[in-house]
Amino acid sequence: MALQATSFSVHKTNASFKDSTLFGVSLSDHRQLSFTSSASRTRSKEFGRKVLRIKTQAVATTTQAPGVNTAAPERKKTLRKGSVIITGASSGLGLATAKALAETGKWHVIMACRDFLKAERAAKSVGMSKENYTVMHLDLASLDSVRQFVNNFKQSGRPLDVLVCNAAVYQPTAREPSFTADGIELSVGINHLGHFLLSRLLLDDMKQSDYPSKRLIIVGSITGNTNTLAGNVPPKANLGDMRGLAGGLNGLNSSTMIDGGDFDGAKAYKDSKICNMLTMQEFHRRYHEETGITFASLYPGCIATTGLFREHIPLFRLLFPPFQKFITKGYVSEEESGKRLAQVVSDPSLTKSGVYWSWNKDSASFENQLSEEASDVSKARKVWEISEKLVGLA
Ligand code: LMG
Ligand code: NDP
Ligand code: PMR
Repeated sequence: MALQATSFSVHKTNASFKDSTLFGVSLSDHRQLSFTSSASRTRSKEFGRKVLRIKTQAVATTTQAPGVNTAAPERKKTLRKGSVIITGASSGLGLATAKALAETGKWHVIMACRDFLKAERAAKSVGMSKENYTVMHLDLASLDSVRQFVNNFKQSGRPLDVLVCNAAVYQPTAREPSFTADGIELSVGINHLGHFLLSRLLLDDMKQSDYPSKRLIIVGSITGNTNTLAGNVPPKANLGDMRGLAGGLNGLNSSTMIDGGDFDGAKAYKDSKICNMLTMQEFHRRYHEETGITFASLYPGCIATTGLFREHIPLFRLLFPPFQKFITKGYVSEEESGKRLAQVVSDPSLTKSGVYWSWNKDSASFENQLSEEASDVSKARKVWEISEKLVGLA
């Protein structure tokens, strides 16, 4: 049986494993899920098209949004290009998503990257054409840089329809912590706090967008979810009481780990992914009803060949892809993962908010279950409140 998809139930009391839910959904549930998701997809595609038509007409009769093509023959209105920011679009999943969206011709991708030249080269290397993307500098390891990026973006006058928080670092072999410009442990600083500030500062721009479906997507992962086999490979994610986070993760008067423990780079990454998934849900609870924005997270599959593993030992980088391909069957190519994330950005059927998307082996999307910790409402609120203080919003 493939260890591919996603979760098994770990019973806290007797540590027994439920066969029928080895992959997070029972076989019968799974069939039902695929069925309902494809049926509802057809329905909501039609619905989506209707909404698009109504919306574009409304736009055309009131104020004329930039990019709405009114000059077309038979007065046919076409929707303006969507405008999407993707952080870390210079490699891996972010680049593959940028490519997938750019080549539809329906999206302008703002590639928010720390290395301008690398991003330009990456865009060229995958054949993205100039009118479909803009590279803008963003270093998530500096809160000043995040603020600067937001100012630059606002000055560009572009609308913001979708924001994808994708960039991340993983330091599995680091013995000592490293720090952001603000003195925060690097993995949580970049993966969670930089993105937290970025999305808070850009929320208003998304609110103001007239695009039919506005979305904030924060990339999560299976390895932060301890209801899965992958999430049980040591070291396991655990935020504890968040005493380290509350202390600023600075290694001076606080631990560099969220739970207050000794530094462990692999755990710091997995903890940061829990923060990503909790943040998405807290956004949903605070803002979905008021703004209509869709908040979503996802596990795109195991993209075993990306730059994420650049700091791992060479033997790991050699064996990890075949291990995922042939043993766990969780492997997914960069191209396929890009199509999955592009779906979460633009598919009219994926508008449900507060959802953590995953895919089965036929690449059909389904709503996945998060672990107990990654769906803990009070932890989500606590992460939010502490993070606000750390990034200077409260
Ligand atoms: C840590 O080690 C490092 O310490 C840390 O620094 C960091 O790098 C971190 O995640 C990154 O990794 C992880 C290490 C320890 O796991 C390994 O990689 C060891 C590999 C051991 C090889 C096992 C044989 C597998 C056969 C594959 C052959 C192909 C080779 C490919 C290998 C490449 C890479 C992966 O892990 C351990 O401590 C031991 C391993 C524990 C397995 C975890 C499973 C735990 C699940 C708990 C529930 C078990 C339930 C059973 C399921 C029942 C189902 C019916
Ligand atoms: P990559 O390393 O290929 O991509 C990460 C991107 O983040 C790179 O473009 C990198 O820039 C960028 N980045 C890193 N630090 C910063 C920073 N300080 N400021 C701005 N950008 C930065 O990894 P993946 O594509 O694999 O990872 C993308 C996302 O997918 C991550 O959120 C990861 O957690 C998630 N994910 C990955 C899985 C996998 O199996 N690979 C599985 C599940 C989730 P640069 O190019 O300059 O290094
Ligand atoms: Mg994991 C059940 C299947 C499965 C899946 C889908 C993944 C995904 N992994 C699985 C199983 C296992 N892994 C098993 C049984 C082992 C022990 C041999 C194992 C080991 C392992 C290591 C050492 N796996 C890893 C590592 C990493 O360093 C990666 C990591 O944890 O990064 C934080 C990793 C991953 N495994 C995955 C995925 C998606 C990763 C990349 C992590 C991520 O981006 O979140």
